[in-house]
Amino acid sequence: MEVGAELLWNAVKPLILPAAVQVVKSIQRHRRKIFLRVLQMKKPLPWDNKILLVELLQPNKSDALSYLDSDFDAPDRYARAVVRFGATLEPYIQEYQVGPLPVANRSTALAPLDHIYNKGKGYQRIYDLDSEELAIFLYGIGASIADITQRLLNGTATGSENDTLAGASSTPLIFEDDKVFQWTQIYGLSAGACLDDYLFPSGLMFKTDITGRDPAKWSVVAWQYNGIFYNSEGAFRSAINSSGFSVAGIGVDGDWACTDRSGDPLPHDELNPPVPVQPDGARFAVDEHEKYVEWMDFTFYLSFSKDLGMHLHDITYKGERIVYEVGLQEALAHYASASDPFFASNAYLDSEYGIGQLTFQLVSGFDCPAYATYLNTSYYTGESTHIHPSSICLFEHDTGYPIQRHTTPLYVSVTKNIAFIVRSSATVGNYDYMFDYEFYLDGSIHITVRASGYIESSFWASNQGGEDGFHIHDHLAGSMHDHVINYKLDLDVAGTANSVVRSALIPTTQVYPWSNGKPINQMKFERTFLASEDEGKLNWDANNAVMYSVVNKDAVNPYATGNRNYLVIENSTILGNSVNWATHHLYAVQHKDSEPKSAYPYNGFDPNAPVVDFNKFFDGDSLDQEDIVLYFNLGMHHIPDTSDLPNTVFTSAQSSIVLAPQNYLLGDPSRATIHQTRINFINGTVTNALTFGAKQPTCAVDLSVTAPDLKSFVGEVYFSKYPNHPDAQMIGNPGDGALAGLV
Ligand SMILES: *[C@@H]1O[C@H](CO)[C@@H](O)[C@H](O)[C@H]1NC(C)=O
Ligand SMILES: *[C@@H]1O[C@H](CO)[C@@H](O)[C@H](O)[C@H]1NC(C)=O
Ligand SMILES: *[C@@H]1O[C@H](CO)[C@@H](O)[C@H](O)[C@H]1NC(C)=O
Ligand SMILES: *[C@@H]1O[C@H](CO)[C@@H](O)[C@H](O)[C@H]1NC(C)=O
Ligand SMILES: *[C@@H]1O[C@H](CO)[C@@H](O)[C@H](O)[C@H]1NC(C)=O
Ligand SMILES: *[C@@H]1O[C@H](CO)[C@@H](O)[C@H](O)[C@H]1NC(C)=O
Ligand SMILES: *[C@@H]1O[C@H](CO)[C@@H](O)[C@H](O)[C@H]1NC(C)=O
Ligand SMILES: *[C@@H]1O[C@H](CO)[C@@H](O)[C@H](O)[C@H]1NC(C)=O
Ligand SMILES: [Cu+2]
Repeated sequence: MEVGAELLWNAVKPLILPAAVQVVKSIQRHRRKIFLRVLQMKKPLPWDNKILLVELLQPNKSDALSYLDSDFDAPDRYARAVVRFGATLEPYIQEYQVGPLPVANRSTALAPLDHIYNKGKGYQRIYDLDSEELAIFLYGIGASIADITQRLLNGTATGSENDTLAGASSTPLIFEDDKVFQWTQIYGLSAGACLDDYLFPSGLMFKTDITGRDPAKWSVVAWQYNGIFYNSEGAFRSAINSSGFSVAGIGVDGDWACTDRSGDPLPHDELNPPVPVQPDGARFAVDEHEKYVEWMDFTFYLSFSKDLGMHLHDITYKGERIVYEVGLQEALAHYASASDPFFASNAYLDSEYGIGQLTFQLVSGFDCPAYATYLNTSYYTGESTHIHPSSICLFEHDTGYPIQRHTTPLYVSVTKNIAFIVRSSATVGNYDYMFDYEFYLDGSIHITVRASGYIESSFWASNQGGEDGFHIHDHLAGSMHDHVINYKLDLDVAGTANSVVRSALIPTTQVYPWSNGKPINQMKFERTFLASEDEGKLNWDANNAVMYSVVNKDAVNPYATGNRNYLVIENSTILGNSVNWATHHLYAVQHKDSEPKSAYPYNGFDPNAPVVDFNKFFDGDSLDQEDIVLYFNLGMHHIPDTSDLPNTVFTSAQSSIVLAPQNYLLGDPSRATIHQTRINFINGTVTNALTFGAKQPTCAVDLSVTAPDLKSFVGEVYFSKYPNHPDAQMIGNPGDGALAGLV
């Protein structure tokens, strides 16, 4: 990635105006909070143009397959460059394709990148670019109601050092009558040892009209406090002064909100828990340069992008490609509320913030075993290359349950279940996602996403009913939301000529030749092929009695089955056509080079005119012996309760899908491992214990390797394009990663 970025500079440079240098009270545009911090930094102002991203563009599959499977040359490579044009009244993002790479030759050209965007162009208007002015405007409102916030919330949100309150604005923008609005909620700042201010929402919020780029034309249009709506500041102020007005309060920071240890010690917890060791070293191979991995009968390549993080490519099993590509497309968290207009306006499309950009260093010994292999990731934005050290881990582990067992009167047979995991974690504001790809000895691949971190909570208003979720702490509601996490799964089973089979178990009542004229109530197995994309929007069966398989009719195949989630909300008012991939569990479409992705990171900037509208993929193309691409959704319907305090736990907030071979081999391939035993016994006496060649591990384990030095944690490393730049090399904390977009 860095290489492409370096070389690209010359090609893109003429587009870029010089970045202004200014010391401002700057806004960190975090996922959902506006933090006011005094930062001294050089950064492009909104009226400058800025390179948001430069990275390798994935080649067309048709070209890649010609190279991989035939004798054609490697396809020309191009870069994707995303430039934000701010020096105009109507700011926008424009996508470019630069290549062929390297930029060494007059044949290299810069052209708009349009062909992968079904809006027809890689162009997205931005309606809220002026984040500094917006913060100044919002804190000005905070100052104008300082008497109110002091009285109702015992604090101010004015942008001063002594503020105990701040504001968070809703996402996406609200488009009504050619105007642009948003709700801003006042919340309490953390007061203790943890950055936990996601848990101190207040009942005070206001709606602003922020249409256009002239802050003088912006205004407050409505207010809400403690569940009551006011259509003007005057109405709000006179209500406050009227008798019977009740002051609702705000949550107070404390142990309950902080992730540090608290509560009574647990029995025996002073003893060390079990730790995994890897006695003979890694049993897999990683080529760090090629990002190529081999484990047992699997091989694959890894790629990494700023928008979407880790993708896996060209997964082969026993020498045959089974997956051309699998990876995240978008992660949606859609809130809803009857009583809280801020939450009723909130739906986050997290690739906008950069799942890859927010994929931080993993903590060895906690996020992954100490013996894991760790890889660095990087991305290029704002003229700097950013490295997140050790942000992907690869390791084998004993799952703690056997993959197989059977007891007979004469022997017991049991096999260890050793899985190989590729893992990364992205912290998008309050939330932490953990993304796993797990490979098993039976040839199956499990894809799992888990969520932890802070919930974005809402205020429990005095007049609140139960429709918005639970009352989970003083003044605190667990704001209900849906997580829908969309993945692309391009299976190639025995080539690209594939079909999709629906296999169902169906209850039947039938008279059979053997049933003596009696109708028998039982079930039957039914297989039907999907004919075309018209049948390509699928839901898992309520009783899990349906599975979908991708097959080559001339061979035999893996199947995809699994769980969960599409968006409960239908035709989301706030997200319009930008989440048409969130309406079903599973989709089957025919591959097209022009449709490599179901979503676009900046779709939420203009939800009704998305740059990629997934619905347009469904144009009736055949699914019969064609190159099939599946998209599926994982997720959680999240109704936070007290167990989400202080953080949501991965154990309950997780969702996965299993891809497993179906009639693909002649039997279960896990029989090949020597890490199984057969213990023969007669009348309670063991006569023989077979180990199939597995040897006793012998090394003396130095337990210090299981608990690495936590002070070796590095955080983010970034390099400026310019060695003399004051930020040329800087080591920061993981949280600073969110600053990357500004530096
Ligand atoms: C320059 O471009 C020509 C024509 O596309 C190509 O044949 C040649 O190999 C290129 N040279 C380099 C150094 O890339
Ligand atoms: C109000 O805020 C001040 C300063 O932050 C604090 O000392 C005081 O205890 C608060 N009062 C109440 C009633 O919470
Ligand atoms: C907070 O700081 C501002 C100036 O930054 C000052 O005007 C105000 O009096 C301070 N308030 C308190 C309660 O100290
Ligand atoms: C309440 O009324 C008083 C007197 O009219 C006024 O000074 C004060 O600002 C009002 N309070 C609010 C919160 O508007
Ligand atoms: C990963 O990043 C760390 C910290 O910057 C660096 O020391 C190390 O050399 C990098 N590893 C690779 C393989 O680039
Ligand atoms: C959503 O849109 C579809 C297609 O226009 C329509 O059939 C359905 O009734 C709508 N549902 C709601 C809740 O608006
Ligand atoms: C990739 O395919 C698209 C759509 O067929 C085409 O427009 C584009 O030129 C191709 N890109 C390259 C680099 O060949
Ligand atoms: C097992 O025990 C039973 C009952 O004591 C005996 O009849 C049988 O012969 C024993 N089997 C063997 C293989 O020793
Ligand atoms: Cu959640």
